[in-house]
Amino acid sequence: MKLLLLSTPERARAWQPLFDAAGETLVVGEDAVTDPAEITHIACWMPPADPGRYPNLRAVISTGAGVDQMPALPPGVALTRTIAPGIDELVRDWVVMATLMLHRDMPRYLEQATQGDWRAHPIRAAASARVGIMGIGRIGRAAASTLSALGFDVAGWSRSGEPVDGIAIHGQSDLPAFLARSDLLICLLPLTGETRGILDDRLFVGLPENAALIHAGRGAQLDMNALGRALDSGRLRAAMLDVTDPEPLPQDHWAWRDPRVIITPHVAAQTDATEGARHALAVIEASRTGVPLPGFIDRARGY
Ligand code: NDP
Ligand code: OXD
Repeated sequence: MKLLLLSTPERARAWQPLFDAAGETLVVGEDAVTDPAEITHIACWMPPADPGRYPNLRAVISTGAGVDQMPALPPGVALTRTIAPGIDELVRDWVVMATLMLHRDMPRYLEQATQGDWRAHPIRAAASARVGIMGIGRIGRAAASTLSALGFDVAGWSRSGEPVDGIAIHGQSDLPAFLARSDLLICLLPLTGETRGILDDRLFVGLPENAALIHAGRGAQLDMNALGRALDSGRLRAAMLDVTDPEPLPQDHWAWRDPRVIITPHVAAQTDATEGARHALAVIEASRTGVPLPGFIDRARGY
């Protein structure tokens, strides 16, 4: 088996010793491929323009947690996403930070600070705030567990409605009830045909007055104009976004200058190189032994 890595030189330098230690072959960059028929795996954010050039390709490994950026692959080539505890922990931390910032009125205090305005507003305990997490998978569960430990009243929404210990779960058809109890709405959904544009006018209307949005899923899930309308109508009081539509958000976009919106440039997580290499090695090992590939993407579901 040979893995072709399409990534930065820094990532390649971190992967090489781990592949050497595992006795696996790493090929860095398409220019280094001598015989395309030897390549069995490709690890990349975006695959090469012509994956069909590799007749024995078994799997493409997304170096991130998401796969929505991947074009269609040739039939018979599996798609996997990187499973790494570090990704879950980093996004959890960003989500917890954003939740606390919005719960404790930071957008308002940051704006007051620009005017030297020393004014206090009422403080509410975490237990009085209802958090709703859309997408209660690996990352959503990690966030739910920490936010619950901080005292927030946490519920989750998922496609299957599968139970999660200690968290009230709403299934897909139960979205209205879930939204109606979400003072702080967190989006951690994968981008699929079903979730594209899900954060729209209709959804925001279902939230309690003065709710807040925390978005770390994918930019294309959020209608930015609907966000503006929800802020202006008072349905939302604030939002914290790690992902936007488009990315990068143009310099002259209204959201950069709106004090109710805090934006970070898609930095909730970056895949740790060592964890990425370990995941790729686990995929190769699974291919060799014929067990299910870690992070395998069900194409019909899209995640
Ligand atoms: P998982 O696959 O573990 O979890 C996905 C969750 O979303 C599951 O609960 C799933 O429900 C639910 N879901 C999927 N589709 C729907 C739908 N149509 N309706 C309702 N629920 C749905 O993913 P992760 O937690 O690992 O990651 C989630 C996303 O976070 C990634 O896809 C990526 O977009 C984003 N991300 C963002 C990062 C950043 O830096 N901002 C970094 C890493 C990830 P069920 O379990 O029932 O199938
Ligand atoms: C990812 C991301 O998918 O960084 O890993 O968004």
